[in-house]
Amino acid sequence: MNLTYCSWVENEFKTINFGDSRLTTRFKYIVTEFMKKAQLNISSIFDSWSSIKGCYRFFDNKKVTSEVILNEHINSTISRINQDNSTVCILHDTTYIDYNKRKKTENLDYLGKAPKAEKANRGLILHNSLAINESGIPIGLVNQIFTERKEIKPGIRKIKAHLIHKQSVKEKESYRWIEAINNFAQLKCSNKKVVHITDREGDFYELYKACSELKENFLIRATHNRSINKRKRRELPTKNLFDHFHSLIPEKRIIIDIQVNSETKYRQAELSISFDKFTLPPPPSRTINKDGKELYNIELWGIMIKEECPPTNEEALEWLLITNIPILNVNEAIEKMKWYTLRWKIELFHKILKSGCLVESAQLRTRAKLIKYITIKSIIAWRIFWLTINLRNSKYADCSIVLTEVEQEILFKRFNQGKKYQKPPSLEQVYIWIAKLGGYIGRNTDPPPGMISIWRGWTRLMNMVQDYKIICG
Ligand SMILES: [Mn+2]
Repeated sequence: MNLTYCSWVENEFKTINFGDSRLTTRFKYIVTEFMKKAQLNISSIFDSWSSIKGCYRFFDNKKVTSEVILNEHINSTISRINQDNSTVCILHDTTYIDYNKRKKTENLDYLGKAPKAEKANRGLILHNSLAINESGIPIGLVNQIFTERKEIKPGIRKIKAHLIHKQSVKEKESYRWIEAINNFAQLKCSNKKVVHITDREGDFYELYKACSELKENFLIRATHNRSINKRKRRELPTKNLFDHFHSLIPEKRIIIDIQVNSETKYRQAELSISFDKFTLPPPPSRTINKDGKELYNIELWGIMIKEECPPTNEEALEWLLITNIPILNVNEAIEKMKWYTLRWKIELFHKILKSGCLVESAQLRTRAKLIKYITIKSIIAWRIFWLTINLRNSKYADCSIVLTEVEQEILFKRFNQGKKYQKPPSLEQVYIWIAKLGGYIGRNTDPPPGMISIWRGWTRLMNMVQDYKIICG
């Protein structure tokens, strides 16, 4: 494994083509520099005015489109997915990128749902689909959608219920969930062990129906307590989803270490697990499709996971997961639960994109240019994520796979002033030093360093080495 950051750009964008070879060269140069200095803006990344101008001109060029850039990355991601022997989870989620200070940029979308348009912040709404394998290694993006929200609709309560239901799913903003999975289904992915994971926003009938028709596996956390197991359309509801799953007797109790979001540390949890098969009828008000075809009951499985005795001051974990993958025994249910614990990693990815790659402070002035910039930064954010995970996983390996001799020496001297550098430090020590360069304090009670501090420290070390080489030859 090579953790240095120049060679990957060639590999990742092997066949990229903007119809002009100079643009291709410029693109690779820009990506390499963006990666080295992820925390800086265009004007501080490049040393000379001519390279700054060159970079702005690149984003201005009509031949440069975010599709060309993203598709090349998606192709590389798909070949990595196909080579992966484990189950690959596709995590879908939306992030809101705030450009409210930029009053002159036109065509931005409303981010909030404030009652008055003047009060809502403006920016871009980005729906990402990130592939990650069972051991938590991010494989890359497989889709990206910029959702438009050009007007603020009145709050749900102000619209009459029957009008909402009359809207077809394609007209709703939530269509992005279906579109993302549909786009993925069109790719040449030969790995059959792929499963789509979303938070509770993905819990709606049309998404389940689309997945079943596309033969895509999904695992989604339920939020609506609707009626289930109806045999006939007009039958009065007898059972509701949550009530049914709460009434099941747990099959098994397990104790596992669990981390469910980027804020919480690992905690030990005692979980009870039950599962069952059920059928989901279409929402009552729309049993007839516009094309006249009747909507049908979908056969699904539910997994109920409850934390028995949560630590004081912590909310008990309670998940009802819905999947179209048959669950035959409790071990299969536990496997699905473990996949779902990976979901928060897309939130971590969005955090890297915003706090690590600072997309919100982009110095570009039009919607089109901002989109190209965010696309490149998203690929950088994935690569940072990938790099830091690998850096952390190789903690017990030989130190020299991460650092050259010069890098080791500079890092040693930085933390041992006045001492003579003798033998290579352990990789575990190196890992902490890198994190400290990135702002990690490292008191005895602190959790292990996070992604951002490792990345910041890594970038800083690389800059120190570069300066050292220039100054000392
Ligand atoms: Mn979400």
